[in-house]
Amino acid sequence: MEVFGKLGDGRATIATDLDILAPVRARSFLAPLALVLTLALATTAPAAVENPCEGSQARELLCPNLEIAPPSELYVQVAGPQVRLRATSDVQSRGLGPMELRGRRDGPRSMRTNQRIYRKAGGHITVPTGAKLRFTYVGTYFGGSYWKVHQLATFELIRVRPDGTLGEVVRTSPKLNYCLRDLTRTQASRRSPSNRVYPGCNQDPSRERVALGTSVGWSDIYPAAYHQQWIDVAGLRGCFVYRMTVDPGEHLFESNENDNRSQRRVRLPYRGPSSC
Ligand SMILES: [Ca+2]
Ligand SMILES: [Ca+2]
Repeated sequence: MEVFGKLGDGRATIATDLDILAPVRARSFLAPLALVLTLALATTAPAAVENPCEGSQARELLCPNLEIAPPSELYVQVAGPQVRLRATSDVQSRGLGPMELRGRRDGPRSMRTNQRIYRKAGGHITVPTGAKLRFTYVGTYFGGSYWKVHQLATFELIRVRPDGTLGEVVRTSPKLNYCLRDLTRTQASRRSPSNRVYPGCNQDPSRERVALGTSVGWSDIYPAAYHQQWIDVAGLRGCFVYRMTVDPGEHLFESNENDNRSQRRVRLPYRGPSSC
C-alpha cells in the first residue's frame, strides 16, 4: 500500500527504554522527500479548517486516530525543591491510516505543518493544521535536539474530592514536545505495516522541510525518565487523577477526537501503586 512507503531509513532515533543506547545521528529525509514532496505545502497561515475526518468526505479517507495509554511506570524523583512524579507515555496510532505531518520552515526553530491524509482509493489530501514543529532540545543524554510537534501531549494532576468526583486541575507538566514516529508496533493488524515507515525524527536544524508520523498499530513511547516527563507534586497530599492528553490543542485531524485522554488515580505523597 502506498501508505506503507518508507519515509526514511534506519532505526528510531530518540532514546527510550527500548533504544536508549542506540547511536543517535542526524537523519536525512532529503532523498525520499524529493520524491514525495511534489505536493506544494500551503504557503498561507492555517485558517480554521473543518475536520475532513468528521465530515461527509470522511468515508473516502483513511483517517488517523491517536490515543494515549494510561500513565505507567510511575516513580518519584526529588530535584531541588521539586518532587517530580514521572510517568511513561504511550501515544498510539489506532485509525485507518497513519498520522502524518509535513513541516515547512517558518522561523529559526519553527515549522508550520500540513497533515497528509490518505484516500481509500489511492492518493491523499493535504490539510493545513495549527500544529507547529519546534526544534527541541531534550538533553545530551537523549540525543540533543529534534524536530518535534509542539505540545503534542499534556499531563495534568486533578484533585479527587471526598465524594469521588473530580475537582480542579492542580498541577500540569512542562510543555511536552514529541516526535511522531514508529517506535514499537503495539497492535498488529492488516492495516499496520510490519516495519517502520517513520523511523525517527530529524536532528538537522538547517532543514527547510521534514516529515514525521506514526503508522497504524504503532506507538510513540517516552519513558518516565525522559525529558520533562513529569508533574511536580511537591506539597500535595491526598487522592488525585494523573491524566494524559494527546493533541490537547486539537490541531491534528482524527476520526475520533473524544478518545485522546487516559488517566489513573494516585495517592500523594506517592509511595507506589495504591487505591484511593
Ligand atoms: Ca483520537
Ligand atoms: Ca485531534
